[in-house]
Formats: sequence, C-alpha cells, structure tokens
Amino acid sequence: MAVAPRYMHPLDRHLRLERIPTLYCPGCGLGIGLGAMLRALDKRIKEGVVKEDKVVWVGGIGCSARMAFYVNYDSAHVLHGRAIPFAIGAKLANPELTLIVVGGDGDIAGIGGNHILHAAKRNIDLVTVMFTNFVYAMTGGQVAPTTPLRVKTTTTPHGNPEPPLNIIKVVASLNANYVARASITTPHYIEQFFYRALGMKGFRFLEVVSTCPEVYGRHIGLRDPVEMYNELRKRVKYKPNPTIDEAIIDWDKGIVIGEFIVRDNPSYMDLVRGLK
Ligand SMILES: Cc1ncc(C[n+]2csc(CCOP(=O)(O)OP(=O)(O)O)c2C)c(N)n1
Ligand code: SF4
Repeated sequence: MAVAPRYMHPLDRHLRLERIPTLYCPGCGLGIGLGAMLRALDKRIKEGVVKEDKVVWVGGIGCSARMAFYVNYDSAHVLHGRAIPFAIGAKLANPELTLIVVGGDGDIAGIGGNHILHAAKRNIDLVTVMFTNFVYAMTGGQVAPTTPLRVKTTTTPHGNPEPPLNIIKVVASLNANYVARASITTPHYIEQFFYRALGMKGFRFLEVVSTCPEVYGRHIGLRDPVEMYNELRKRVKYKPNPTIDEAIIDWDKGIVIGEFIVRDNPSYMDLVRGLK
C-alpha cells in the first residue's frame, strides 16, 4: 500500500500536524487568521526575507495565543500576558531571530497591557498580532478591555459599564513603526498587512478582529458561526491610508480596517547597536 504523503496542504509544513485538530470550536475565526498569517510567512521565507530556522512564535494563554503551540517553529507558550516581554528577551539574546507574538485582546491589551506600551515606546523589533474577539474567550466569555459598552457577558450580566479600549489609537500614539487592523472577514488584508510587517524593523502591531461564536456570539444573540461572521463582515470597512482618528471599532458605528502607521523610525536594535 502506498504511504500517504506527510504534507497534504501547501501550508502543512508550517504546522505541527501531530497537534491537529486544534482545540478551537467549530466555526471559530482564529483558523482563518492563522491561515492568512502562514501564507504571508511562507512568501517571506521563499523570498529569503525571513529565515525559516530563525522564526520564533511566542504566545501567552488563551485561544488566540495557543497558535504558537500549533506552528512548526521554535515557539514558547508562556504566562498569560507575558508573551511580549518573553519575546523581547529572546530578541535581545539573539538579534537574528524574527519574533512573532500572538495573543488575544485579554492577553495583550488586558493583563499584558503594560508590556505593549513599553514595547511600542521602545520600537522593539518584533511583530505582535492581537486577535480581538471582544471577550476572554478561553475561560468562558468574561468581560475584556475591548468589550463594547453595555454588552452582557458572563461577568457583566447587567451590561458592561466600561467604554472599550481602542488599542490601535494607544499603540499609534507611541513609537511603533507599523500599526494596522484587519478582520477575519478580510483574510487578504491579514495576509497583506502581516507580509508587510514581516519585512520591516521595529515594533509592528496588527489587530485582527475575530469571531468567537461560542462564548461571545451566542451571548449577543447570534445563533451560529455563519450569522456571527456575516454580522462582523457587514460592519468592517477598509480605508486606504486612514488617519488615527478614523480608527473606529464600534459594533454600532462600524469597524475601520487599514494601515494606520507605516514608518521607519530607528528601532530599538538600531539604537542599541548605534547604527542610526
Ligand atoms: C495569570 C493568569 N491569570 C488568568 C489566567 C486565566 N486565563 C487563561 S486564558 C484567559 C483569557 C484569555 O483571553 P484572551 O487573551 O482575550 O484570549 P482568547 O481566549 O479570547 O483568544 C484567562 C483569564 C491565567 N491563565 N493566568
Ligand atoms: S471559545 Fe471562542 S475564541 Fe475560543 S476557540 Fe471557541 S470560538 Fe474560538
């Protein structure tokens, strides 16, 4: 009997197939995001811009952060909220590495909120991709910094009394070289923006608005993954060269995606080496 080839899909080589299937719920948006990121990484590796054996993925804890567990690269699955400082340490220890941090909005903007501020301020050489699904999903749908005002979650049964954090505006106000937002309803932009980020220096930040049909969608009255996907798709609007003021993320007013900051400020590694 013929032996089945190990790689059945062009992206399989980027995955630890022995860890598939993932723990993701059916219809979760995260797989779309990971697929788009891997397509961009694949291109950068083939171009020789990124060296395959120098790529390191770092994730904290959460459904989104768990991507680091599935990719066929050196990776670290670290404490909740601490992926960015771990990645900074790895980069400083070995400047040749390409560091990719993945995590949820709770991980990166909640418990890890202090770290992203300082990484952006220092323009540290790493790419961070934050998946915004509006709740702490892995632990059951608790309120997160990005949860819209008045939305009922498992920990805000009377509605969220807090206005949400717009992380794009925060990171853009610091010294990051790249700040963009895409959505899992626009995987071509995830791929395009992540591709661009991989070719740059300094702190590069991509927010990906995602769907959690299981513990967010169902709580806001969306009955299944398709309905949630379609509701998100209706709200997402791409703008070429948007201003920071246009970076709205609001379930009622719409979600603007695009590249908000693209610049070439000296990165932390440049300054440490005294090259600029
Ligand atoms: C220090 C610490 N606090 C709390 C937890 C519990 N915990 C695990 S995952 C998680 C939420 C993850 O939410 P988010 O980062 O938004 O990722 P998502 O699951 O939504 O992708 C929490 C609170 C933990 N593991 N460690
Ligand atoms: S809980 Fe939500 S974010 Fe996590 S795997 Fe399920 S659908 Fe995806």
